[in-house]
Amino acid sequence: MLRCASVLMCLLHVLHTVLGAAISPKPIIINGTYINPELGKYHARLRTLARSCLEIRDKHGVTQDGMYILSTASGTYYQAFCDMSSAGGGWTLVASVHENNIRGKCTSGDRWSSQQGNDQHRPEGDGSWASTHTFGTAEGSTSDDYKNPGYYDISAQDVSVWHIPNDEQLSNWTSSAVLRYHTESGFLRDTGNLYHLFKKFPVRFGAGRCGSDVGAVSPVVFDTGDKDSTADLYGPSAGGEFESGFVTFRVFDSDRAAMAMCSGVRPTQCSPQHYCIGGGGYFPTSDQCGDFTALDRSHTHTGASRRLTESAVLLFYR
Ligand SMILES: [Ca+2]
Ligand SMILES: [Ca+2]
Repeated sequence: MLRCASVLMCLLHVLHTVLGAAISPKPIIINGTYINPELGKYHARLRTLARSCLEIRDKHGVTQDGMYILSTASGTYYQAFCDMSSAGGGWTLVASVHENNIRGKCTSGDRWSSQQGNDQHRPEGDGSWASTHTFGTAEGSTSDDYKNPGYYDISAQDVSVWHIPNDEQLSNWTSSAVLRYHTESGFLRDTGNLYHLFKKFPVRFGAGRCGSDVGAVSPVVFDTGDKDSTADLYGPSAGGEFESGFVTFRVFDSDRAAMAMCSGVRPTQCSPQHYCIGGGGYFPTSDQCGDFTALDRSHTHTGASRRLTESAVLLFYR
């Protein structure tokens, strides 16, 4: 049986077997030429891997959902989940926002806000929205935070967002989805992806004001659920605070605290902490910091439904 410590080891093992020749795993390059020509061919092949699920669909006609290996422009390769079914397919899963402890406010596991406490001296928190730091696995993206190199490498026009119950296995993602939608507006065309969007519109305390400094907003097309079911997920208290049927990126509350994403909605008031997720590292109201911000409304117990707060938010590009 083939036992592989990693995808790289696996590929090297297979190549070794196929070629029947000893291959050093360490490329020796002098003046731009591979000393071992076979290894040069192998590396060239790696660099021709697709950079996105859309490319796999378009170049190879693949229409099956599942795990595929992608490569960045610089040749870093990684495993990613491709949704080849929804609205024509070609969607690459690049990230998930998972709340492991909604009462833990900017504590361990809050990678999309801050894991180092609610701190006015760290206004950007962990900075994951605009960094090249990666974490987690595609298959584990309903059980913990996830971010792959596609998040900053893929050139995309639209997003698709899935809310999947925590710990759900990949084979059940579609059937168990609490909410699924995608954009068709091409709103990412200007920046290319969320990494560049958040470079332009930082998720940082004090970098803007409620209402006037929204990073991006797009109408959505629902794949599971609709405007009313989306509003219901956020609970009765949030009803008058937003308009359903949109996705919004980078907003501020009345305290100038920054949040990264309002899923399925567009804020119409200045309390987005009750339904927007991710954020900077400082919230003047101390019980609001964290990946799911103040979706629990801990003082009033009238927050978002548990169906929503106990689901991970999966982000796809196309
Ligand atoms: Ca938390
Ligand atoms: Ca998290």
